[in-house]
Amino acid sequence: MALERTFSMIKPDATRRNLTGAITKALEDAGLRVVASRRVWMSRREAEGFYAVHKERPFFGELVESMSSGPTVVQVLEGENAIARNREVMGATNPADAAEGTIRKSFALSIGENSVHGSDAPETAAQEIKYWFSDTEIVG
Ligand code: RTP
Ligand code: MG
Repeated sequence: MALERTFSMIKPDATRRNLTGAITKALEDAGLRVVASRRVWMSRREAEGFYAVHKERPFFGELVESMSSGPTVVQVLEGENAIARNREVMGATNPADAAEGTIRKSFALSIGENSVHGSDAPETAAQEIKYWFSDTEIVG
């Protein structure tokens, strides 16, 4: 099977609680390799641009507010089936529904403060990686 890349974020609720290492270890233990990583405190504008697909949703304002409330770690992950593998280890969007052993089950506070983001398809992975990283910043 071919190596795939996906985009991942460790959200402000998690960096605030000093969980960058714990979450990165869970990703690595799931067979994913961090091939790019940067800590960024995104502006409201950057958060709005990144989440533009959700702009009509009722939670959009809350989402932008929360994502620009503190530092985020943006990452590119590489591995076999990386997109699906990452979503599996993240767990369900709402931590109340997340399976035992997933990142969101272990660390998320609520559906809004759910500690991690992961791309949901090859097209969105490519777009999201490009939103935060140039090709030379990704070292496989
Ligand atoms: P993500 O994009 O963050 O990896 O999570 P996801 O695919 O599981 O969830 P998605 O539907 O794409 O929603 C993006 C983020 O918006 C927040 N959200 N809040 N208050 C709410 O009802 C609500 N619904 C979604 C979550 O933080 C979710 O991760
Ligand atoms: Mg999503």
